[in-house]
Amino acid sequence: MPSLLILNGPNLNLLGTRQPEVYGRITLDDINALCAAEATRVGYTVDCLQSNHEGALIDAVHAARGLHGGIVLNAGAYTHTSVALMDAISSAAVPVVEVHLSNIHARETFRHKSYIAPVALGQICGFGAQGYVLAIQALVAHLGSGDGSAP
Ligand code: CA2
Repeated sequence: MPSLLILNGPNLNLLGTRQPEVYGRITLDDINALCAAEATRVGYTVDCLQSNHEGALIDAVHAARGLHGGIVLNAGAYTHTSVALMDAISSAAVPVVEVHLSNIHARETFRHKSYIAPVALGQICGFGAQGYVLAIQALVAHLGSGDGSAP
């Protein structure tokens, strides 16, 4: 069965423990379970990875090539700073859908800039955990359903 990588960046391991007024009460484990259920529904499997380290996220993007059909990426605060992650995505040639729980465009100005957006298929933000499900649907619409035609 083809697979997708669900990749989460810094501090997202803290979901459900702090700042519920911004990020809700859902945990990262809950989000990963939602993603696994949606992927199964559309004929894919998922691998889920979270790291607080920029280099580990870059390594994961490199490793995804040939292993995963696409990546759902919430790069957390690295979204707004990481040229290195942007370069990794453009060189890996694996389709990425950028996701944010919050509406980054309705928050502080420094969050409006995304280095991921120009190299992503698209960006989904402001829909909480449902954004990950929408991102899987967008990737599958791009890749084709899990019928053996995608890695
Ligand atoms: O809205 C999103 O998903 C963000 O990617 C979350 C990042 C933030 O820096 C981006 O601008 C938008 C922050 C993730 C931190 O998550 C926490 C969760 C609970 C408690 C503390 C931090």
